[in-house]
Amino acid sequence: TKMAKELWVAIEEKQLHLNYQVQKSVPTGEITGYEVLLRWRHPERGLVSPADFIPVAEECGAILPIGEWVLREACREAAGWPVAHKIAVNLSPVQIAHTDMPALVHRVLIETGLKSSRLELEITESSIFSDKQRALHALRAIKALGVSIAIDDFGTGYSSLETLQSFPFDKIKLDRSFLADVDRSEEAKAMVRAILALGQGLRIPVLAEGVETSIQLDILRQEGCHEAQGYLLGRPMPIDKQNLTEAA
Ligand code: G
Ligand code: G
Ligand code: MN
Ligand code: NA
Repeated sequence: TKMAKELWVAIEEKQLHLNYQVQKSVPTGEITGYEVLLRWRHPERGLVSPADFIPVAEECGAILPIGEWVLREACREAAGWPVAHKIAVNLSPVQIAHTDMPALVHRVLIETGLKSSRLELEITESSIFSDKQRALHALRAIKALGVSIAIDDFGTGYSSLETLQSFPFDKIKLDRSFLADVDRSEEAKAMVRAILALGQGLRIPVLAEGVETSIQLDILRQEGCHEAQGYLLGRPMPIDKQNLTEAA
């Protein structure tokens, strides 16, 4: 397709850039990290959402060079920050299936000088779905570098609980759909409570995504959620628009 062809030149044409969205500790309000979110400024179409172009990039293979660019660019930028916050980079299942991710991550950390403990990779359950042994092997090798692994969009996949048992994730990212009704519905609150209890039982911290109101944040605090991310705490923005020395 036309979009697929355009994606292959997007890097060279410097049409891609990164936004960062702050993540904060629920009990203390301190900044715990930033999620890296890719943006594509198309010469005619304007800003294209990753929800629209990532699937195309995965289909045509352009996600491999694009994903590598995101990882390198994010590590390079973060290595130059005045404060040592963590960055969380999204990995596509296609990257895990088709590249030697442990070798790439290792290379990028050396090239950019970013400390491995400052990098977190976010994967979805679909990453583990196709070739489970290969995926788990790659994730273990990445963790051995000192990089942490978060499971993204948790609760929306098919085999959530099984996936959690098969790999020692460092963080559970509770999908934002669970937050949407938490201030209005007891059922939604019960779901959030159950996932927090699961995290507690497995000793995996839970980050709630999509926090838009202070009522939602209050509920998360009451329920013992560790971290939060969402428009209430900060919109995704280029790093030069973030106040990196800001105290929480
Ligand atoms: O930033 P936004 O909410 O529009 O992102 C939409 C979707 O695109 C989310 O599911 C997010 O995980 C995904 N996404 C954003 N940046 C990247 C990226 O660098 N790589 C991959 N694989 N997915 C990304
Ligand atoms: O799938 P992933 O969790 O990586 O997607 C992150 C997406 O969620 C990004 O597209 C980001 O722009 C979006 N996002 C971040 N905060 C909020 C929020 O508070 N509300 C909504 N609706 N979307 C959000
Ligand atoms: Mn994510
Ligand atoms: Na998510």
